[in-house]
Amino acid sequence: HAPETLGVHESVGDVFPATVFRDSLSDTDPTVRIVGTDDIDACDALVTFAYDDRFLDADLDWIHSIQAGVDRFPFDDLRKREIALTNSTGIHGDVVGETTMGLMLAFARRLHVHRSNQERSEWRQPAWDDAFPLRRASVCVVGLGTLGQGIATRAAALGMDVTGVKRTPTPVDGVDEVYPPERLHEAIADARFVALAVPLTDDTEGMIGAAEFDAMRDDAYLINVARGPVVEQSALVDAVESERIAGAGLDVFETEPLPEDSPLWGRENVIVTPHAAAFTDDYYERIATIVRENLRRLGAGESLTNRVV
Ligand code: NDP
Ligand code: 7N6
Repeated sequence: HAPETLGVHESVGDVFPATVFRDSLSDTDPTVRIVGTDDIDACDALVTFAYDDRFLDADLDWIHSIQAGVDRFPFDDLRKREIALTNSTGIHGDVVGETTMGLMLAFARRLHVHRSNQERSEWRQPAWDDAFPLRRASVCVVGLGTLGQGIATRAAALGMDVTGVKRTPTPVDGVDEVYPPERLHEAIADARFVALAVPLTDDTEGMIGAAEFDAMRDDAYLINVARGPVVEQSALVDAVESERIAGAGLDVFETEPLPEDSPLWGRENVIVTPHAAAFTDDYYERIATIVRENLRRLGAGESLTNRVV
């Protein structure tokens, strides 16, 4: 049934102002209130960024995560308590696609090096063979859902050769060849860029480790906009320190924020972004659109969209 009171957990403030989001839902039926974890008892539904075990003991029927990746939520416990969980997949294809293109363009056109040199007022042209065009460079996109397709279509538009990986290897627009995960090594072996866009699951945790870095070209770049633990971070550090691969563009990490003493911070061949690939000024509206649709569905007795549990 449709909620009477919809809580907006204060943790959404990490991504957009809770007040702006609350006001954007003023056209909906429930009372919309900004709440901390201590006040959620008054709500029957909750929109949140963070997860807290106390959500399980409140009187919630429905939790909406403002992230696509809901790996931090305990699916079995939610199921036991009959709390529905919905996620925010479907809205990040353009922004994460653009961020990924930005990382690939930076490496290909050496923009990150020029920016670092600028900080020291240094005029330094690249070696003749440092820069290359993305046109005709290849990218293997691992995971071909919203993010993966957002990356693949933009890469194809710049003239890149695009391949990809997913469990159901059906054709995808803009992707020349789709491989199943069992053929991951073959899929990544020829790619100048390997871009990760899979959810974090038991199957994808540690999917890229030493063996995969060995399978990659030595001039390849890894782009991770998925989740940190999809990559074995110690193997990644070894690969970029030994220049076993050419470099990495990383938005997500095993531990976030990335600890100050991480060797990844100081390396010229690594670009670190602070889990910011999806940040955009209209993020709150994109989330409000999903929440508004699900409020309509609950009112009409229909099943929820983006339902995970
Ligand atoms: P989708 O569900 O739309 O896509 C997931 C894709 O991964 C599907 O193509 C799926 O295909 C594939 N996949 C799932 N399991 C495997 C596997 N074991 N091996 C290979 N492919 C697999 O999700 P989104 O694209 O919306 O988001 C993906 C993830 O990216 C999120 O879960 C989140 O963790 C992360 N993310 C990060 C953001 C950031 O800010 N950096 C922003 C948004 C998302 P199939 O089922 O056929 O295998
Ligand atoms: C907030 C991060 C997701 O899974 O982590 C991302 O959707 C989004 C902008």
